[in-house]
Amino acid sequence: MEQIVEMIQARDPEQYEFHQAVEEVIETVKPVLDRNPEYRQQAVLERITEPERVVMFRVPWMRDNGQVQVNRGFRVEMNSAIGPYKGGLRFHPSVNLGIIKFLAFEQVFKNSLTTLAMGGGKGGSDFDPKGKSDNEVMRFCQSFMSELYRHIGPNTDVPAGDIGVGAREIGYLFGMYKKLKNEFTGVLTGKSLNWGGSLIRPEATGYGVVYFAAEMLATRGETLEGKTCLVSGSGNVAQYTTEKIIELGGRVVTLSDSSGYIYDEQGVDRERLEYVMELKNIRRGRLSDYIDKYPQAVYTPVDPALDYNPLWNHDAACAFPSATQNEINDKDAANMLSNGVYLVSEGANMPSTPEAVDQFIDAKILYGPGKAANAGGVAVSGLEMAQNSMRLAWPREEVDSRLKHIMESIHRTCIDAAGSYGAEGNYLAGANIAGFVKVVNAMLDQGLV
Ligand code: NDP
Ligand code: 2IT
Repeated sequence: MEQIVEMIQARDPEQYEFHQAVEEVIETVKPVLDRNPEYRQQAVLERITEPERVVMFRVPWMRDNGQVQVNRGFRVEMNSAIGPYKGGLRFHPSVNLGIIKFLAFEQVFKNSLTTLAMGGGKGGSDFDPKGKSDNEVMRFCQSFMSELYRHIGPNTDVPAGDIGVGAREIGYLFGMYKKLKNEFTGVLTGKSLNWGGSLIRPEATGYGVVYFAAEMLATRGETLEGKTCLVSGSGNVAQYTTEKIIELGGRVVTLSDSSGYIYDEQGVDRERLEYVMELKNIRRGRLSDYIDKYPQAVYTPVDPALDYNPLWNHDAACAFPSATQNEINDKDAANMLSNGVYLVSEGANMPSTPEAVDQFIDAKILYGPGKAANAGGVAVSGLEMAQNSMRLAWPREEVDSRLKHIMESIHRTCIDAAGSYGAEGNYLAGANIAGFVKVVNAMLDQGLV
């Protein structure tokens, strides 16, 4: 197994995030391979770590001032053993093939855990939506889709949102797809409500992360009531995580963006959250504005000289990282543990470095890894696909109740899978093992393809 990791590193030496995601899975599924010798003979690890298809393309578009700009587009179709490729699109300047491959790889296991029939994929671009006009974003999305449309379809590959891709971008992407194919289908999820979107999809990732946290707490006979919570990010996932924590009686004291974070001792209540939503989603502003409206809060800008993030260095019981990968390092994890954090439910994908994860596992805290805890988003995307196929729309309560059941089921699956391999209470091992076994068995059923 070490050889496989070395081979993957040698083949694509610059894809660090992908190596990290693969190494974590391989370490935890070792006992499964030991118990099933045919998996080695069938080279399941070599197969599952190699994308079925990678598409990279040029995205030329025009700035408002007439200047032409060129970005790079990606779609990694990782695995279709249990359903059409499914996963979001990320628009962020840091995007490269290694990041999209790590996200697509994680998505395979996450989608497998949802109980729905979805394979794994991910895509995106190094396009930076910050500071761009709506028209610029529209022209970029149209150019991006004018290539991507050849590779996707409602039964082939169904993209959605991720960092930098929300309802606005999905709208522009959908419009171009529909024009090119002359077809109105559920080819994207996260659509707006009046043209095929599902109720609860915007809320789903954040709500799901908190439902998963509530399930973990229930194993210790506890609830979120009265608990202080650290949340990072202030985008889609952070906002609805905060909303659900407030609803369940918890107190959110932090939020962040890539420029800095706010600490609000009084807690981000409904009114303050509404202000953040308006600030981030409509004005597309910076979180630093929060203290203009709520001067009792403290804003701390990012200090590049620090080797830890002070957001994670406050007294709290629960932490909900909801910004980006590797946002919790070794030092942050140590700070969290010494400040009383004993629950981490990951809204972001791979927000904790391997060293941080090791500390959480060693300390035996309630650690819900992203591929389990944040699976509610893609799960409701799966429900959006189901509604689109039926040409029906379920009411809010129905979608929310299905989401809740799915999160409970994922939680139970993680516990059971971990338990059957002697890793009681280890949600990371449970998520990786359960996700892996289902996909690998489907691959073997379908022969060497
Ligand atoms: P958004 O674009 O809505 O928000 C992202 C937030 O994270 C923003 O506050 C952003 O700050 C901050 N952020 C992004 N990149 C960085 C960075 N490199 N350093 C510091 N802060 C950063 O994205 P989402 O809320 O949708 O996604 C957040 C995380 O959740 C991602 O890891 C994503 O993969 C994961 N996720 C999302 C799902 C979804 O359904 N949307 C589903 C499952 C997981 P700024 O405004 O300054 O850029
Ligand atoms: O990481 C993720 O699961 C997402 N960004 C959501 C994917 C989806 O297809 O809804």
